[in-house]
Parts: sequence; C-alpha cells; structure tokens
Amino acid sequence: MSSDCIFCRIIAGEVPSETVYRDDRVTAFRDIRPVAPVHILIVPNKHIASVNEAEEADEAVLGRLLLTAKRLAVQEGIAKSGYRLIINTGPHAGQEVFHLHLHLIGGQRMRHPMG
Ligand code: DGP
Repeated sequence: MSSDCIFCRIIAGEVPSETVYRDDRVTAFRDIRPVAPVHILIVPNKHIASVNEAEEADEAVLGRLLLTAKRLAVQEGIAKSGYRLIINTGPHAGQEVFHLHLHLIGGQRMRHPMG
C-alpha cells in the first residue's frame, strides 16, 4: 500500500468508491469520470505503478485482471455486445493514476481507430 496513491486508498476503504468486485488479488470499482454507460476500473490489490513496473512474480495478478474483466462484462450485460479493455501506460498514453488499472468500457458502440 502506498499512502499517497488514490487507488491504494480506495482498496483500503479509506476513500469511497462504487466497488463492484473484490477478491484476494484484485478490486474493481466504477470510474469517477465514465466515458460510456459501463466504465469499470480493475486494479491489483498490490501497488504496481504501471505495466512498466510489473514483474514475473505478478503473472497471476495480471491474469486475474483479464479474467475479472470477462466476469464483469457478463455481470454488466455487455459480454455479447462487446467492450474495450485499455491499460494506459506512461505519458504518451495519458496515464493519470500511477497504480496499474484495466479500464473495462462498454454499453455503447465505440469509434475506431484508437489513438
Ligand atoms: P488513466 O488515464 O488510465 O490513468 O485513468 C485514470 C482513471 O481513474 C480516470 O478515468 C479517472 C479515474 N479516477 C481518478 N481518480 C478516481 C477516484 O478517486 N475514484 C474513481 N472511482 N476513479 C478515479
């Protein structure tokens, strides 16, 4: 836990959030600035600043992020209509919060291409 990390504080229950899922490795909560009807952030419970800081030992938690996205897509009713998964990493991607997070976005048709 990093006390100056907003997502660590959400995981610890110190900052309120609309949490939709939690297990021993990951927590998922609704994004405070949703860009679509469904916009959920899935984060490792352990502080990992970004994909750049992920290590071999984090393989299980990285896998859990994707499987949680799949589970939540079903729960939110967007598995069949489709959804987008995004992990912003570093300045060019506009990463704003330096605690690794997977955006699960859906509930509307999205524009292509990305970037
Ligand atoms: P990114 O650009 O990938 O680092 O996206 C960070 C996202 O985090 C952004 O969509 C807004 C969201 N966010 C920032 N602060 C909070 C917060 O305090 N609570 C929640 N629920 N979401 C937050």
